[in-house]
Amino acid sequence: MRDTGARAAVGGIGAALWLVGVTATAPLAGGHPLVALGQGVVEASPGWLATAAIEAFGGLAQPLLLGSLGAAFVAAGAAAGVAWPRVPAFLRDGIAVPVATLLAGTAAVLVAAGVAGLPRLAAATVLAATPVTVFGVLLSDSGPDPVGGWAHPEGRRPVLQGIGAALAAAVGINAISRVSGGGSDGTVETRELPARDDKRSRGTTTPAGSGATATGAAKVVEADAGPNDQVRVTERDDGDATGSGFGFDFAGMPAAVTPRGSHYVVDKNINPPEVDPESWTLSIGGEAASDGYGLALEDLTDHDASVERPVTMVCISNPVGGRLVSTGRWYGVPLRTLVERAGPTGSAVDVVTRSIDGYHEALPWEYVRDHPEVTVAYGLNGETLPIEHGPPARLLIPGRYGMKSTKWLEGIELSAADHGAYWEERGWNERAVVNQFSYVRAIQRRADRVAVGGMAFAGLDGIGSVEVSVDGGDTWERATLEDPIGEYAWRRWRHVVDRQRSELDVATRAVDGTGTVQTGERSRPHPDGSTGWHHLTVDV
Ligand SMILES: Nc1nc2c(c(=O)[nH]1)N[C@H]1C(S)=C(S)[C@@H](COP(=O)(O)O)O[C@H]1N2
Ligand SMILES: [Mo]
Repeated sequence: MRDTGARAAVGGIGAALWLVGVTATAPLAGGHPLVALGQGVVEASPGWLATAAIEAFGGLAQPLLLGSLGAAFVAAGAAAGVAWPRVPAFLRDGIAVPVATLLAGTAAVLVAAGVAGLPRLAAATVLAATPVTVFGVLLSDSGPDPVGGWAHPEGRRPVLQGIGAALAAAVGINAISRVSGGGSDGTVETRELPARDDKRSRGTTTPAGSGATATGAAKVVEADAGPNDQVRVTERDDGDATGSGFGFDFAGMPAAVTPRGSHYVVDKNINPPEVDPESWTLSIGGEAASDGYGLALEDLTDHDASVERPVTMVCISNPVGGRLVSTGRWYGVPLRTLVERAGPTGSAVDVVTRSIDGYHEALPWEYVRDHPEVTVAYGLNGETLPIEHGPPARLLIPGRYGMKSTKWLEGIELSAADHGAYWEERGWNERAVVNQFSYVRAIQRRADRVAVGGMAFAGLDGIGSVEVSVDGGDTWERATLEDPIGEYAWRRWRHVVDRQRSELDVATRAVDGTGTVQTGERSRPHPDGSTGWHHLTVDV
């Protein structure tokens, strides 16, 4: 019995040390086998599963996946430890174990690194296997039954020494890997961009609610859908309780333009891909183009047709009231201008955008030609793109869900046939036109007045008005809208009411620029994006 437990422990420790080894050499190998495996799982998952995981765990979904894979690997090591006595003796002795470790290491590093050069791979493989080999060698010194020895303090010592030596080896290996692996640290250098003229754009990046002395925790009595617990309910004793006194920046309100680091991030990658902006070229051509060419980043940043303006982007997985929506001040060049230079032929059907992460999307060429607001974006809020938003350049399509806006662009092709895109192949809506919405974000009480505030968006149709109900949808009133900050951005709004009861049954709906009232019919994000009024009951 004891033996079995000891074998499980030693096997599990061996597996864990191997993970330590591959983690230590990840910078040298250019990848991590567990991350590669997790990435494979993500890409093989059907669209509804990915959405369910995001809805259930949010940003924790990917760490949880990696954690489970790691735990499963350690469990497999423990099982192998238990089964150890059944392994033929000639395999257990001599160099069989180190050789097997090396082979497994090679396979894993190959999977992780994909295209890395052979010398790097060989070095990474040997290094990755080192911690577990150190462990194995020290163990075999401890006598004929090293595993059984774990049961006694003096038998345990070599194992502990092995672990210590293996971890020390890993630290050293990691240092070597960083130096010779080029020091990939998951960041890209950004630089400032000059302002571009766009008369319509205003708005600041000041975080909302700054300067407010409001306190009081959100207390949501009932939340019928979505992450309503994030709506902030606050109180303020000293504030001006008129509409203009509340303004649009009271505690909990989103900033008109989302600060760079707070813009939502969604993509299929566990780690964002890295591209060297210096050597990057964007190829523009394809079978339905007569004059394909390549663009460097400077060609975009210095382009005459470059524009800067606030654009709201929202993920198709966003539930009613959700946080996967932001507004950035984006810099970009109209896609049609770039494509026209490649000489589209009469047979052009789709403009296909491809990314270095294997992602691909498409828009009909006809649409691109009619919509100059579709841009290839290279900057956000005054600087080049942060690593997670797709540098050196990404697509930006106002009025469509974020999934259409390919990040980390490497190629743009005119195709002569309809193109099946990445998420479309996984069952999501092909056109992905944003469904109009209005969300509550903040509720603040000042004396006997209560302000309800939030933002609304209706894509290219624009927001005509926003309506708010405080009696659960029986009666509706018009909210006060902030002046537009741009044609393609959300509108912030507020509605101030007398506090007659301590409980407010709040609902909101958008009316778009064509007069269409947002549907109250609830639908989940998959496959066409969520619909329905944002509704919550709060104590004020
Ligand atoms: N290359 C690539 N581009 C991508 C994705 C991706 O997985 N890979 N995800 C898309 C999705 S689903 C969304 S919502 C937006 C999010 O853009 P953001 O992270 O800059 O907010 O990127 C889109 N572009
Ligand atoms: Mo998305």
